[in-house]
Amino acid sequence: MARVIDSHTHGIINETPTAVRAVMSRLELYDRQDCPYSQKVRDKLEELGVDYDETVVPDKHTDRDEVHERTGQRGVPVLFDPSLEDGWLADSDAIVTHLERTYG
Ligand SMILES: N[C@@H](CCC(=O)N[C@@H](CS)C(=O)NCC(=O)O)C(=O)O
Repeated sequence: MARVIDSHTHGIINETPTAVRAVMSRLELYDRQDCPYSQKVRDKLEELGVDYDETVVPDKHTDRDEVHERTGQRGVPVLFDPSLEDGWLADSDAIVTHLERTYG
């Protein structure tokens, strides 16, 4: 089930200790259901049979604080994958290429 961020859930990520986050090594996708770039990434993850945790960001750009805190930008999709050098990628074409190379 996707985690949907609204005004009540802001800040939860900051309450998660670093050690706990390290154990939570599944792929994480920040996205929106109405975003075609996000859909492209979800389709590729499904095609490859890769499990992931989904976090749906708010529609309003300025409310996307959690993804901003983690990446310094507010666009989606963003994939977090421990196998990435920087730990995350923010462009759908780059994400699809990474997924095909890593899990294809
Ligand atoms: N080139 C990007 C475009 C992504 C994009 O435009 N995402 C929209 C939602 S569909 C968004 O979050 N825009 C706000 C922003 O980029 O800051 C990609 O392929 O991932």
